[in-house]
Amino acid sequence: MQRAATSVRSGPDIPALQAGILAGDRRSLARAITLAESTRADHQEQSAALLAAILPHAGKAVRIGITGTPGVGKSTFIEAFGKYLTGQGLRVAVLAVDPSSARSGGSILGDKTRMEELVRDPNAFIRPSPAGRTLGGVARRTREAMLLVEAAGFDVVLVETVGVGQSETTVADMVDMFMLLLAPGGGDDLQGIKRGIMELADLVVVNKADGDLLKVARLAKGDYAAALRLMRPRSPLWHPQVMLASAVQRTGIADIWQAIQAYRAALEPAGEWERRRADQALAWMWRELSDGLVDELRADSTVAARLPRMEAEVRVGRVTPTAAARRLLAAFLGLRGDGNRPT
Ligand SMILES: Nc1nc2c(ncn2[C@@H]2O[C@H](COP(=O)(O)OP(=O)(O)O)[C@@H](O)[C@H]2O)c(=O)[nH]1
Ligand SMILES: [Mg+2]
Repeated sequence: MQRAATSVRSGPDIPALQAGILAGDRRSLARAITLAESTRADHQEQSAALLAAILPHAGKAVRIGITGTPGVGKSTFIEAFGKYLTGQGLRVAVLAVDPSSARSGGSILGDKTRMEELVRDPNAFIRPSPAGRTLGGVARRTREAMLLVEAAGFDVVLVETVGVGQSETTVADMVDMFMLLLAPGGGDDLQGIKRGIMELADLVVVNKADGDLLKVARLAKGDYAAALRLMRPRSPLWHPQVMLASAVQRTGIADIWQAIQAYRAALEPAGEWERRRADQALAWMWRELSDGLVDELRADSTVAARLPRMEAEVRVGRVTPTAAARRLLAAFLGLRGDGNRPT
C-alpha cells in the first residue's frame, strides 16, 4: 500500500513523536515504545533515530529494579510505592522484564488489578513487559523504553521482574538500585531465593509485615540482615539494608523512599552513581555488538550450510566446541572478502 507523495515513507512522524515525548505527551510516549518494540527493520531504524534524538534528555530519573518470587506482593507494593511517589509530586513509570510473558501469554504487569489506583493516576505510566523470544531482546526493549520515559520527564522508573533465568541480573544491570522483596517467614531457607540474587540487592524489603505476620516479619528481618552481613557488598559506599513494609497497609513505604535517597547521597558525590551508569552503558554496547555479530553469523549462508553438521559433531564429541566455533568463525570471516576463505 503506497502513501501519498507528501509522506516520505509510511510510518510515524519522528520529529513529531520526539516533540510529543519531550512535552510529556503520553500517547507519543506509548507510540514510541511500540515502535522500539517492533521487530520490523524500518521501525527499528526509525526507533534508533528517535532514541538518538531523545538521548540528551534521558538519564534524569532514579532507576529502581524490583524483584521477588510470585505472590510476594510486587504488584501490590508497586501500587503503594507508586502512589506514595506521585503523592510527593513525582512522576512514576513502571516497566517490566519478563521473558516468560511471551510463553505464558500474560505479562507480570498484565494483571493490573492490583494497581488500580496507579493505572488511573495521570502522573504514572505503566507498560507491561515486551514480548520477546530472548531475555536479551526483552531487556533491550525495556532499556529503550526507560530512556523514552526519562525523556518524557518521569522522575522514577520502576523495573519489575520475577526470578526467571537470568532476568534479575539483567535488570540489576540496567538500574541504579536493586530491591529484593521477600515475604516474612522462611528465614532459614531464604524461600528458594538464590544467594546470587541476595548479593545483587541494595535493599531488601520484607513485605507483608502486618497483622499476624508482623512478628515473624521482624524475625525474618534479623535473619536476612545477618545473611547480608556475610556477603560482599556491591559497593564499599553502601551496605544493603533490610526494611519492613506492608504494601496492603501502606506502611514502611516512606522509609524505603528515604533509604533510596540515602543510597543516592552515598554514591553520587563519590561519582559512583555516574560510574555505574557509564559501566552499564558500555556493557550494553558490547552486548549489542555480540548479539549483532551472532545474528549476522547465523544469517550467513556458508555458516548456515555448515551449522547442522558441526552441531551434530559437537554433540557426539567428535569435534570440541572450541574447534567447531573456530571453524564456523573462519567460514564466516572467509566470506568477508579477505581472500582467505577456508575450503
Ligand atoms: N497481608 C499482606 N498481604 C499482601 C501484601 N502485599 C501483597 N499481599 C497479598 O499477596 C498476594 C500477592 O500479591 P501480588 O501483589 O499479586 O504479588 P506479586 O505476584 O509479587 O505481584 C495478594 O493476595 C496480595 O493481596 C501485604 O503487604 N500484606
Ligand atoms: Mg504481580
